[in-house]
Amino acid sequence: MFITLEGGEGAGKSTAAAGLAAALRAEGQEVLLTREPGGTKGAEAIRALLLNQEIPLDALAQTMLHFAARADHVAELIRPALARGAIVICDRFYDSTMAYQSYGQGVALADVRALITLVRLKPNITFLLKLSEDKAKKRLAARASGTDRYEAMDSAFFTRVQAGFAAIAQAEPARFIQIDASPAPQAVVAAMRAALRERAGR
Ligand code: T5A
Repeated sequence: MFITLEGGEGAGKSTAAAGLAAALRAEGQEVLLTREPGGTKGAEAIRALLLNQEIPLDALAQTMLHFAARADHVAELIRPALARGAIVICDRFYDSTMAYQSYGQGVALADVRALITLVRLKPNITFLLKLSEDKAKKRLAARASGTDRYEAMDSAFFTRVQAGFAAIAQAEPARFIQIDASPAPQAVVAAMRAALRERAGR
């Protein structure tokens, strides 16, 4: 079972991913919790380059770097975990590239789709965590961490990213589960857990 979480900045993906992993582990499941860009030594090195806003990078170059990191992550960490029967929970995956680089930065959708075919791994379930830009901004301000390449983008960029996620989810209703990310973390995790149970029972 390969589960991914998607959504805008500050929607609560990392918090929800950790909560879901803890809930599944408490039920006796082996869970690998990981994130993108990153997850392996090589992919984390690429992440540092991608998020560093001091280093200008063309949007297609960013796209290819996200996929280079993903190729290593899938080969070295995700596939082996799936092969031994673990549940893999990944904070962002290729839908983020579609939303951020295509819808947000204008890279051709066909180019991102071509790179997706090279990954040869599709999530079984993708949770789209939905939160208004205002609420997400408040959460990020409360956390007060530094600003990276994408967090520094303007509001119009985030509006395009949100529209991108909505379109991607609408195109694949069998894979996507949309979750209201505005309640408290425990309630968000409970909604995800309930949705997984419902899918398993179908
Ligand atoms: N990117 C990534 C691309 O452009 N293309 C790609 O292909 C990929 C894979 C990654 C950046 O790279 C971009 C997208 C990103 O901009 P990142 O730092 O990993 O950078 O960014 P995010 O994934 O957006 O992570 P964030 O930490 O910013 O957001 P999360 O994970 O959605 O939010 P989280 O859980 O860290 O929570 C944020 C704050 O809100 C609180 C938390 O305690 C925290 O303080 N919070 C809640 N508060 C109230 N109620 C809840 N339910 C809450 N849940 C969390």
